[in-house]
Amino acid sequence: MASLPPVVWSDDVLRHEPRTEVWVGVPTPGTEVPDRARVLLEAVTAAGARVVPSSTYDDEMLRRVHDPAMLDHLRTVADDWAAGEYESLVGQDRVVPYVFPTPGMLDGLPFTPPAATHARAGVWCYDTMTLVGPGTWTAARAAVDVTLTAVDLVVGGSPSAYALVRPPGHHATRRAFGGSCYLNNAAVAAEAWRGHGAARVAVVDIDAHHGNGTQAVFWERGDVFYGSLHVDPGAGWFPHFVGHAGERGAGAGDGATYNRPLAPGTGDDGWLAALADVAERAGASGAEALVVSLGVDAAGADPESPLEVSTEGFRAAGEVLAGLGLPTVLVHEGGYDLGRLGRDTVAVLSAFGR
Ligand code: SP5
Ligand code: ZN
Repeated sequence: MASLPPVVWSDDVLRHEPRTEVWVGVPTPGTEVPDRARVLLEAVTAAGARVVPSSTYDDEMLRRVHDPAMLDHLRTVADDWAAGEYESLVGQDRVVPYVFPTPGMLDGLPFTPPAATHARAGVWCYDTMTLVGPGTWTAARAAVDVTLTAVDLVVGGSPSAYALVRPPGHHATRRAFGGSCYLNNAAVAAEAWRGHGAARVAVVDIDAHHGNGTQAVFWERGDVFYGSLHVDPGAGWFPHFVGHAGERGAGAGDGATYNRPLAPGTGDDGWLAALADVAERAGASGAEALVVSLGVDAAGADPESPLEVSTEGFRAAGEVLAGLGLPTVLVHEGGYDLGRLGRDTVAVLSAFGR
């Protein structure tokens, strides 16, 4: 049996329970459920991985990625919502925005912070699918600690490490969360690598969706390459507005972003060809360390994506990524088919354990 990289874990990642996501106005059952992490832990344990408990870290790296005011909001909003009696008034026990101060709404007028919690919710969250409950901050913050522990394991000499985290992070921008993501774990990992002296870092994002948050954080940075393959947002898929082929970064970051949008229905051949291209560019970027945004929602029957990747495809992806030969931290992102989540993730990881 192939060995796996060390797996970093915290029980606190289970404490985020979104229950529902409001999609086109309708509360539907949430797909980013605590059982995802349980399934992953069971799979990596069965495959013989060493499980390492997370250490705790201060907010220094987190504040390099996110606006401290967004962090304050996430830390406090569930309590404010509970005190606002929304549950007794309308039966909603989770924080859900209903109005958003978009550029079109403000139209150049000055922004004044709103008094109502239900208005503040729309300042920091850009969709209605990313609900905040009592355990959300604890879980999202634990995921950051798990991620930083994984970086430290690799800095300490392990060739690679896997941060088994939820909620995921790659849709979270500097000052807004969304897409089931709250804190951008992969971006924090890249910043931590920079802090440990890597002159350049590459983030390769194999989640089925474009990691708009990670791309935005590093858009004008030449020191962090961001490359992604994902279902084409132009074909009607989240995050809809960004993730297109022409996006290549700006300023000092010009050329350090690379996107390979894929047609719905793309299977192993097209997906692996795109990955080879993204990986080659990541290697050519001069990166001294690699962060993999490891989503497996490109799996055939995943409810959130129309890509058709097989378990063997994920195994081949692991070989391509490990073939870069860089110290690597793999950070979990999406993957919502509980029947394949563990198997596909182990398939990617198994290339890193040797
Ligand atoms: C990290 C990650 O994979 N985030 C995925 C966010 C995409 N969510 C889009 C949701 C579109 C509608 N989903 C309907 C499912 C019904 N519960
Ligand atoms: Zn995804």
